[in-house]
Amino acid sequence: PQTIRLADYTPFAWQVESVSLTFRLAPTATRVLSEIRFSPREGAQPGAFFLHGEGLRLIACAIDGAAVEPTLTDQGLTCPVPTGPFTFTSEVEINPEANTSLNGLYMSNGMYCSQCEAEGFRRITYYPDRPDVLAPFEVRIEGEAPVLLSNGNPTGSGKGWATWVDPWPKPSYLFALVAGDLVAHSDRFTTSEGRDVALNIWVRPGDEGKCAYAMDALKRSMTWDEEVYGRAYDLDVFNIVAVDDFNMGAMENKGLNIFNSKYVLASPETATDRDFELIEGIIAHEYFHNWTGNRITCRDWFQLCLKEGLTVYRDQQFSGDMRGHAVNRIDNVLALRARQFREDAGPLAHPVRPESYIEINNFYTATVYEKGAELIGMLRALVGDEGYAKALDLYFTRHDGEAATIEDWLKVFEDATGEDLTQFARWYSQAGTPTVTASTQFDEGVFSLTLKQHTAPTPGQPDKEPQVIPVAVGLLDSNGNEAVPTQVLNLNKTEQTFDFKGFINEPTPSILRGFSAPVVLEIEQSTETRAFLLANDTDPFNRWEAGRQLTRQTLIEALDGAPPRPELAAGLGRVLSDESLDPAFRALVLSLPGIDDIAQSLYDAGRTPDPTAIYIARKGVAQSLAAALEQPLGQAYEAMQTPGPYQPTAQDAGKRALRGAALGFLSHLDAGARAAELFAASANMTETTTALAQLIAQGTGAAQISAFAADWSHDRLVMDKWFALQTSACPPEQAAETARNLTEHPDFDWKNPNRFRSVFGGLMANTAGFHDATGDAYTLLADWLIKLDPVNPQTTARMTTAFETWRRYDADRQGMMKEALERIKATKGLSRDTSEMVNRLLA
Ligand code: B3K
Ligand code: ZN
Repeated sequence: PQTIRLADYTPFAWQVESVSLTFRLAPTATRVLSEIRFSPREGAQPGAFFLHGEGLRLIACAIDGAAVEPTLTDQGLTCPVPTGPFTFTSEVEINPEANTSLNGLYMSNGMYCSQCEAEGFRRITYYPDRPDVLAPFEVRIEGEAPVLLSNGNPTGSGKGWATWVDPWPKPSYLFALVAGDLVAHSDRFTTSEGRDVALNIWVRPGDEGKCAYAMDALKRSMTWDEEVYGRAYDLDVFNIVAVDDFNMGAMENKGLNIFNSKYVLASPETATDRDFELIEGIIAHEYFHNWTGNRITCRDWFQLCLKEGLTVYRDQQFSGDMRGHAVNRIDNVLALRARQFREDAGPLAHPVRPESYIEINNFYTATVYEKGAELIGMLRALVGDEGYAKALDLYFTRHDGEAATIEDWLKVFEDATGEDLTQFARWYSQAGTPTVTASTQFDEGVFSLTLKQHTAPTPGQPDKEPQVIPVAVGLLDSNGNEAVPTQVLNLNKTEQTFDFKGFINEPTPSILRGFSAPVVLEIEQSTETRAFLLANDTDPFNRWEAGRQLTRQTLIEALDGAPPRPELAAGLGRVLSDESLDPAFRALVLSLPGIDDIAQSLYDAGRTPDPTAIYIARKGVAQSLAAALEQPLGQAYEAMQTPGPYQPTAQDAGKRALRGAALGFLSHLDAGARAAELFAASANMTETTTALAQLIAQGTGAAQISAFAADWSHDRLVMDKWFALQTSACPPEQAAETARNLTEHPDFDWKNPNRFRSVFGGLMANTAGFHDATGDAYTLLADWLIKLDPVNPQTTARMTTAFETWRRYDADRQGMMKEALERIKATKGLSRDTSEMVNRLLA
């Protein structure tokens, strides 16, 4: 397979003036007719004329009406073309029903649906399927389905047909088509520019009662983007479609977003607080892409973070505004550490802007998305809020309608603010998480903070240059008052010392406030200092972080047989009972670091982690904390009830989160009694799943597992939870067996990505279970990935990341994981997607 390199980029030699498509839908033989106007691009050197096309049956094609016989390969066609403008027409046949990859045009429960990003459009028709070719599209759909949708504005419809015109030039990856028996939950929105927009969320009949929350989130997103970024919507309709078979979360197709149904459909009975939060965030994310992604797109796929990092940053800002910034930031950092730091520390590490790939779908990663968003936050910290606003305005005016690059993006910041971002650009090209080591000195009233940075080698990058790292620092006096309020230190050398003068007593530093940079901070701190910061830090992120450090230290000491230090229970107890603190924040302080987190910490400290031992130690710590805090935990459990009808608000969700955290501890003392009671009484999915997870973890949930299935067997999304809870929450020694049994369940529809991910994503999340010393889970997952690969390469490739930490572990586990990966690698006919992943994992 061919390696694609950023350095090899060349523009396409033709401009596409217009595209006109006709679809004659039929499940196994859809005809696609295209008429594409090309004209030579000024100054471009026309090489051979090549159009992408994969899995297409070419019926006929012509140039300016005269039939041509192109040269066909499995990647596309070439043919001689005139030197001036010309029209290329073609007719191809495709088979949506046979398309299980969910890439291109496919069928899901009788509905036609498309997914074109990154390179799916070439499975629909012959086209220059690259993001830097933008064109206006006209689409005519002929089919029996009552609802026929494409991008842009509707221009006509009749029995068996509909036409759509999208006036905004777009790359082919934003094309979409949906046809099916759908019903709409509709609303309207008037933009700040006075445009009256019809909003529709299209779902299968019966689901229309579960769209209100998504619709509300959409309207709030539209308002927010007008108010905060000055960006209004630009078409007369905005359609969202929910589909059950989808490889990822959602897709921002112009005017026709397509969503995994799990990120649209919600009711109190079926969706958890977390689901509501994700729906809000993902609806916003896809909507925000209309400007950051669609109006300004990427020149090539190496620039993916240009749209994804920025759009994640925007959806995080939005969620913070909706739900509170402190808790939102902690949640985002937890996710960043769990997924992106893990990626950066292993064989799949790559820069935010990668320089080569074999299959681009393998680069829709936490690094491109979440680290990409962190880079935007750092840029903002460097140029200030005003500079950021100016730069964004310039970005939108300068590049609207274009396919841009990271260089364009940084130039906009330089031009708007006068900053030199040469060194900052390293964040886009250097992989790996920098470690910042802090040490302090106090001498004659001067407090000195020395910061050193180091980034370990990553694949293909043995040596790293120093990066510019904004480190937000505040100093506290001995009463916990702010002696020096937060200021941002720009660490841009390997080592720098910053002096603060005029102290009588030594202050306590609070470093990397708000997690101002995606780095690992190392600082030697006593347990007392951490307890002091947990009690007093005025920065909520660092207050939480101090608690986190304490619990992490306690867990690691417990592995070596030490009982928890009394400071921990005392500190957590104070936070737990502090009614001035947001319950959601208190819940986060009480949540113990996961096994994967501890395993990485041990590995970083030069030790070989044993997931089973960590599981046991973690359980022991939870038990002793529960015993020490039984009374306040019991009180919180009672006090955090949310009487009355369920509301998916951040306030109520926070109470339920704290109540759930308390339940998690208390279940160690009451053998699941409270959880069983809660399960029986619960009228919402949040409490039901919280209770069920505890019962499963205690190994006492058999009756409730059956009851849940009896209640919900008719609801796919709820049953996904049922599958996932069992593999993720069960005692580790039962995990592989539980997963194997579930694969034999009649409802284990393994070709449905949500269902497959429920069972195996759950198994991966059960760290001690996945890494159980028998190696059963490794074998089981490898067997299923080998089975899934020919059906759905994208989902298979993504799930190979279960093995990305294999080098952390002992020789036995390493051997077994390596064998699993080698077995996948040796599979005949393995997809390009999965083969790239296993090769990188093994390299
Ligand atoms: N842009 C899409 C992701 C496409 C993934 C292709 N494998 C969704 C999003 O980031 O909003
Ligand atoms: Zn996105």
